[in-house]
Amino acid sequence: MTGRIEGHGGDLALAALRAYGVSEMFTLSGGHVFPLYDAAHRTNFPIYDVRHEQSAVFAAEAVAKLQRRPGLAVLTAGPGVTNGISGLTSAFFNASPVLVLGGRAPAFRWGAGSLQEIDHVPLVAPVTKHAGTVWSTDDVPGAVAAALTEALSPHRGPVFLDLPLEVIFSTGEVDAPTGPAIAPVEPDPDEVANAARLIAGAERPVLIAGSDVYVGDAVDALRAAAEALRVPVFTNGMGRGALPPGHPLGFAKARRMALGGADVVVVVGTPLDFRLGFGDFGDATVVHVVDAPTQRAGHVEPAVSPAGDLRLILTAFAEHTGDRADHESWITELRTAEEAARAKDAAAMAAESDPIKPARVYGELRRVLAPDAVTIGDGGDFVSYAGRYLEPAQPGTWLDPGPYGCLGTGMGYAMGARVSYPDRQICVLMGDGAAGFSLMDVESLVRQNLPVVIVVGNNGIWGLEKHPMRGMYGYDVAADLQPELRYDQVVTALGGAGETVAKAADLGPALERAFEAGVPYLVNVLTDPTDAYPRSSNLA
Ligand SMILES: Cc1ncc(C[n+]2csc(CCOP(=O)(O)OP(=O)(O)O)c2C)c(N)n1
Ligand SMILES: [Mg+2]
Repeated sequence: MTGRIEGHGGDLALAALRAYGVSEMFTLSGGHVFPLYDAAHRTNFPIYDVRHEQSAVFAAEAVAKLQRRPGLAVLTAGPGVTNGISGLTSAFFNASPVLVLGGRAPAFRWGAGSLQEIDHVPLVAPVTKHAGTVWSTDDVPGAVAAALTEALSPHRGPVFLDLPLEVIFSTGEVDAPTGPAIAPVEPDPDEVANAARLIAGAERPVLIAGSDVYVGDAVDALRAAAEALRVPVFTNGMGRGALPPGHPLGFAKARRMALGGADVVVVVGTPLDFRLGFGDFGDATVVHVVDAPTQRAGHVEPAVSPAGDLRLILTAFAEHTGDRADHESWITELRTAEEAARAKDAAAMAAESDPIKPARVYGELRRVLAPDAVTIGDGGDFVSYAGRYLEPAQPGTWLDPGPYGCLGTGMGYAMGARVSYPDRQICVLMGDGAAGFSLMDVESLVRQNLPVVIVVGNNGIWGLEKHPMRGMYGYDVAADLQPELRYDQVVTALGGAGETVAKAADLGPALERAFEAGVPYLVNVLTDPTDAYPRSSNLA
């Protein structure tokens, strides 16, 4: 312990937050949480405020995802907390260490009908690793520290605490909290050795690396394992970019062929969910490497599923000394397919079409994005194309909503990204439908001097729903938006700037102006409403 601290509940909470490396809060004002503002204000702890609580939680999640440290959202009692629940749920699915501190109606007259009085804990318990109420001011730092330890322990995830009015406004004096001490989860060495043997002995192995590889700081270990065992690697989520573009073992386009032909599929740091065909890889032997035993799949039985610190497991793979089969012809075969698909993509990305096809938007964007740019996807088909055509050059630079698939992350993620990286390009790729969820938070970005670039793929429809519904029923309802709506003028009205682009040739200059603007800038690209992202499943 480093001495005693005293103050109101806000001061005591902030002391613990600082000890855990939290360095800003995202919030929307409410009297129930004033002491947290007071503590922050008096000690120059940055406060960023938003126009909808979901943006506060998404901003905190972006900080957590990008910086691999806790992100904090402070939400007022009742509707403040309930408005944050989709954000918390996304963080839960994404294993993001987000702490939501909620205000709470006074405990001493609970049940008498105070303003915004509701017990949040049962509402958020299913989507958090820990949810609880702090009943006494002296308990605040300990409760915050324990919650953050839980959030940071693999498998990571969000936590929630609320503080009754009299707890947060009263004063206390307690021992100063110390920082986190998170012990790595030790994997079972036999399972690790077994997995390494299977991979090394395979003829056609494939490795898929997901977000936890970045989250668990295991990117270098992944690369070492891939290179030592000569395994082709595909990535998803925050794992994208783990092997830089051009790496001889890095693949993106030949995935179908790889998964169709593999005899061993190794999935590291991502669940065997719908994105991976629920872990059904035909006759291939499946190795599922997870960062905690809770992450082992319950619906399929992999041949082996080592659970523990991914850095330790992947390093052990890299150091495997046993027999190994030759994978070189398999790698060559995949490389041929990869190059063919890449040539097709290059043609699509350069295509001159009227109206503009989404592929061309990404062709132009690739020219102006720096290798460390953070790109954020919030939308349907337009974002599926982003996933296909944008190739992150570094891990931890691509933010998608993750498997919960919640629309509306856009401006919140953008705020968290801008706060994390004041000097990088931050680019949000938005469907026009998705834009409706968070565009008002451009006002928050403008007011707090947080410039970002927003590229809207404006097809005038909820494309990812409209096309499948037509395919299924022959008609569609509830899937149209106003065509050619001027989302750029919305941003201009909110104090930013923007323009509408209808011709492919105008895209490049517009994007350049956007990145030079120094204010939130929306490039409203009118895209082809007849274009549908090719999907194997029609259900979004
Ligand atoms: C909060 C939320 N509501 C609804 C959905 C269902 N949904 C998924 S994609 C999509 C359409 C998105 O349309 P848009 O953002 O315009 O992108 P487009 O597909 O047209 O490119 C919808 C409504 C969702 N995923 N999340
Ligand atoms: Mg749309």
